[in-house]
Amino acid sequence: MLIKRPPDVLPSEITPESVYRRRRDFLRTAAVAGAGLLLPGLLSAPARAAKIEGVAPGPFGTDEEPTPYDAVTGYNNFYEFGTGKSDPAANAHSLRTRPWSVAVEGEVAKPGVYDIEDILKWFPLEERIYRLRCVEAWSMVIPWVGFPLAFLVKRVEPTSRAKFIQFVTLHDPEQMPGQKRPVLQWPYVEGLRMDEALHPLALLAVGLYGETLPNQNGAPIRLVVPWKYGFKSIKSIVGLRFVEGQPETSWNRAAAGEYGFYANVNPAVDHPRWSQARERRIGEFLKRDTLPFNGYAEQVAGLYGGMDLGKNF
Ligand SMILES: Nc1nc2c(c(=O)[nH]1)N[C@H]1C(S)=C(S)[C@@H](COP(=O)(O)O)O[C@H]1N2
Ligand SMILES: [Mo]
Repeated sequence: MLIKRPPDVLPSEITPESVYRRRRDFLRTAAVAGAGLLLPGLLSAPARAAKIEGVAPGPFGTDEEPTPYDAVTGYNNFYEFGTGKSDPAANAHSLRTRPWSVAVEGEVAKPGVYDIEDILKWFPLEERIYRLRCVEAWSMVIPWVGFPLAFLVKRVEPTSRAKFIQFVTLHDPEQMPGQKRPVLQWPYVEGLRMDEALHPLALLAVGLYGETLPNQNGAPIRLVVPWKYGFKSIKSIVGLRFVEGQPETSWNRAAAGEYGFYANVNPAVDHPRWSQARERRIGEFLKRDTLPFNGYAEQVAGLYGGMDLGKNF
């Protein structure tokens, strides 16, 4: 591992066995390719996650045990590739993550279509171990690699009229076969209020476990908002729209009574069809109590002072 990490953390603690195994497989494949034995068809096979170098440990990390790599990358929600938990890992190879650009539109001084390679050069990358809590009452602990969303927001200079940001996923049914079925209105969209977007916990992730994001986890760039239910953490982002009014979001559009705009993790507000009071950490047997704001209350509760979080769920 070439990424930097605190000296008291052993590589064996942060890199599960499976990553070492995959790396050995990679070396073997590379050796075969080098010997000219690789079939031409295999050259278009999906690129393996590449190691990201020069990553500094970021603030706000948890010291909880990270969820194993195979679970993080094998048990996913990404309806563009199917609605089953193993569908994204099976199907997301059809997503092409280069070239890739992100369109910044609306109330900003510097709108434009920015190439992902340029965006990656603008900001230093950090590793932050954040919890991700799905509305379906499971959770994971994931060592993300990324940069604060606020860095990008400030760089494009929002105007005083920009009160919210809407995020947009790629819309291309050829690459995202799940979009051929109307399970959601495509493309997937999400939104944050400007102060939420500027909060230093909100991350734009480009990797996990020290490597580039696997497609099923939202390559090449996705949002991670650790104090909100997982559906806010929109994947494979191609657009940021800076707007004055609260934007539409996919799950709110699909079932407004079940999924609100704010979607802050809140054990006191149940989903109409199930409790949100407890959660199963993937890989663990017993459920645990869900914490307000997914355990990040100290950092973010102040954003919602004076708001009725039962109404603004
Ligand atoms: N574009 C897009 N983004 C998405 C989703 C999706 O279906 N499409 N699913 C969301 C949901 S419900 C969750 S819980 C998280 C899951 O992230 P993970 O698969 O990396 O754990 O992604 C979110 N982002
Ligand atoms: Mo979710």
